Amino acid sequence: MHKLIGRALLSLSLAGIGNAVFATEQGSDAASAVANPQPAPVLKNLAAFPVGVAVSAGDERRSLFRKTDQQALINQQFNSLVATNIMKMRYLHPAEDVFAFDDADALANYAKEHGMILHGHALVWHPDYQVPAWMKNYNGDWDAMLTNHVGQIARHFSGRVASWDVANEVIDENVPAAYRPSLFYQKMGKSYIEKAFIAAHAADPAADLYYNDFNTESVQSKLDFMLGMIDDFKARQIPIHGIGFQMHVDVDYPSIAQIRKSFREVADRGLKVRISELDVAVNKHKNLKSLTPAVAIAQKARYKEIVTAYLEEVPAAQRGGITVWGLVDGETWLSGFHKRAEWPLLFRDDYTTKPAFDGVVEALTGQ
Ligand code: 9MR
Repeated sequence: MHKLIGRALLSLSLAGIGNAVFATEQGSDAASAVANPQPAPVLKNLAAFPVGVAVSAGDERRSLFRKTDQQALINQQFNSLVATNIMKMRYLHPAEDVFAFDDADALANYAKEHGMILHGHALVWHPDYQVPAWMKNYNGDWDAMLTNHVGQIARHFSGRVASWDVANEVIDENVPAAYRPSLFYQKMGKSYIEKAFIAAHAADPAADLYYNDFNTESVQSKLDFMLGMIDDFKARQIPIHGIGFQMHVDVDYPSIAQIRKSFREVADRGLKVRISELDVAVNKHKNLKSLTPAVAIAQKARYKEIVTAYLEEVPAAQRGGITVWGLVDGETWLSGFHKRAEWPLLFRDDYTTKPAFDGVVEALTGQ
């Protein structure tokens, strides 16, 4: 926290405002010269909804149990956690009769010890490398098997997981949008989705159950398809409580108008809205080698307008929270995925705040 506070103070002294970027982008490192420390803004204290971060856990390389120096910043700023990986299907259910809960239990304990809620991600997700090998070869009763998978996991974490991504990315956005032809779809048709929600609700009636997807804030046909699914679920009283907008967005795409419309359409249906995996890519078609001050400021504005849109379009009682998909830029999945440098998150690798952080603060404080 020293660095965070130091940077914030340094920028206060340099620029007269609490914006850490000027100090760091200008390469100054005289933080230790600043006296009279004051606390940096704390995101979780500025919001009346959960403010979360995705973390590595278990024995992952960046696990917060291995790379323990990240814990101070996580604990200071966030009150909600989600596992980036270790609560996915193949981690929790490695063999038909084997559930592996130790790593996730440790994370649930950590969350509880630090007064944080835990969001579960994800009970059903299609990618080939995510589906447990045994499940790919399963020839028995798929309804019973999937109900057992979802039910066992949701029951195990009952009371310790506040909310679940029950189904993740079931919609194929290729125009026209349609249900993704996943293994689950091939075996059960679209019924696998509602059956997962029903099983999760039976196992943990208190948990908020979410449908989570990407590009629903940008591709209208995908949003429309999702809204149709929601309306159908509501008409048939399938237990669904919210929608997760992953929001892996670019600094200049999609338009904020489209983002607002997407939040509003879901909120109008009475469901909760989570921004579930927020990151803001800045290096598409740019080939930057470092995050320049100008781009960092554009990213700050983008974070600010997204959080402002969330506050303005989603009624307070329907705000399931905002979670960023990683703590520091160096851990972002985007670099590997796009094979380019990216700086999409709120903190630098040395745990100092970026302008993006200030953008979130400004939105939360109505500046
Ligand atoms: O960020 C996650 C990355 O570390 C994993 O390798 C990958 C596969 O498990 O999943 C990434 O997270 C994804 C999330 O689970 C679902 N929405 C898209 C995320 C980014 O790909």
